[in-house]
Amino acid sequence: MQTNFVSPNEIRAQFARAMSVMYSQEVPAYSTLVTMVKSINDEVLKHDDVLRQQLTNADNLARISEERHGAIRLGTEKELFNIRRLFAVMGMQPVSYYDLSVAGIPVHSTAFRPVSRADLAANPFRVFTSLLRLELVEDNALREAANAMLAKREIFTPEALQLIESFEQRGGLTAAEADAFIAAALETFRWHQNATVTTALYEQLHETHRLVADVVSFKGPHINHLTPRTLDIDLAHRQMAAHGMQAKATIEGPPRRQCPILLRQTSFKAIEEAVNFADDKGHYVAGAHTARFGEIEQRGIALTPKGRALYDQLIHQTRELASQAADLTYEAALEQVFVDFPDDYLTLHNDGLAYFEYHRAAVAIDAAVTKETLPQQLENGQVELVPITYEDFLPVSAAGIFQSNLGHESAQNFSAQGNQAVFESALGCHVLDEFALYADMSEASLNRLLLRS
Ligand code: OOG
Ligand code: NI
Repeated sequence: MQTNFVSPNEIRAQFARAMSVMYSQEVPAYSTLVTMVKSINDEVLKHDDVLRQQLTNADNLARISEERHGAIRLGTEKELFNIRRLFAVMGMQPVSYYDLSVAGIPVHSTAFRPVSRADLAANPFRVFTSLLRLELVEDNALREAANAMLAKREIFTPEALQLIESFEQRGGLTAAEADAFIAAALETFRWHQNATVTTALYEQLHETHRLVADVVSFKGPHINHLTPRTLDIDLAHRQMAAHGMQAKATIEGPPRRQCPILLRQTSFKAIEEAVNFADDKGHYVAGAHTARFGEIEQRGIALTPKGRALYDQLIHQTRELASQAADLTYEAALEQVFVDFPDDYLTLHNDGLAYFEYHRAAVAIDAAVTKETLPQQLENGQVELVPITYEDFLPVSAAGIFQSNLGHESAQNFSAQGNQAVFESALGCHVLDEFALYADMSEASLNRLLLRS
């Protein structure tokens, strides 16, 4: 038996670093963002002892400065099938199904990420992965032309496919193979300045929806953003402007709180990049394409289905209120409505709204911890609640991010129903249930505590 395989965690960490280097070169504003976020995080940690302790207790401190998520948009079912195999080499699995058609965007998505506590602590790199739903394009001729373009392309290098196969057959990659895999896999995410379509086809696709043009016109699914995690998104949002970045108007997600929940995100507008379109004679014609952008996020505690339902209801209420009351900004409405979401960890726990780990307090516990004594011991601080970080995405926020960098004008309204079955059949497996993953983590931590007592 071979034992000298590199762990998927190590491959993922190295791949995430390589991707970050590549994207810094491709989109220099991303570099600026990373530097800015790092100095904000250092400042926050210097002054917030409670947060620093919490992140340490949850084994989360070391990962913050390297933490990123990226996003890609795929064109065919086969591409989705193979990207799942590629991410599996790095220990990343598909979690959750996101239907973006509810927001008029013709894609459905999943997020590939590590799932266990230890693997997340090693490196939480995740990639929001969307599949274009070309069947929603109404214009038959255009749909056919797009299909033909996509059918012709191969987004993986032969070497990447071959190393994926070795991994599947032997259960791992040697150090030399892992290095080769990282280099080969990176090619799939690289930007291509030469488009594969003519200016005329590009314009038609673009008119239907910018996203359709972004997916169909290129050789591969270029990484369209890479997002560092900030510990103070309000400060980061304000500083973006000072660093010459044009931030979107509002921060997506919940308002600023004592106990951050889920995910707050903001982005700067996509940059215009020079591309060359093909003409009929095989020459290139200069043009431009706008798709790639920068984003930052702040992550808070994962919510239970009950907490999530409350969150969704309050976001809905906020939208209603902000659209009705002309003198109320969206932020003000958000603050006002979210007063109804408890903002201390003990209440979030006792009301069953959020997921926690249970840690024995530093002060000695004389009595054993049992299910019966736990509530009292939480109350008197002998057992500490450590928030479990939300590792996933929010469809409403994602829609807001898509829209902010795609623009709104499109010839067709793509509102439709989700189709998880079709998505999963292309993927080649079911997506994992995020709630089950958080519930398992919480339960495992409780069991560790009960056993030790
Ligand atoms: C993905 C947008 C979703 C997020 O952070 O919610 C996303 C995309 O634009 O392809 O990345
Ligand atoms: Ni994103």
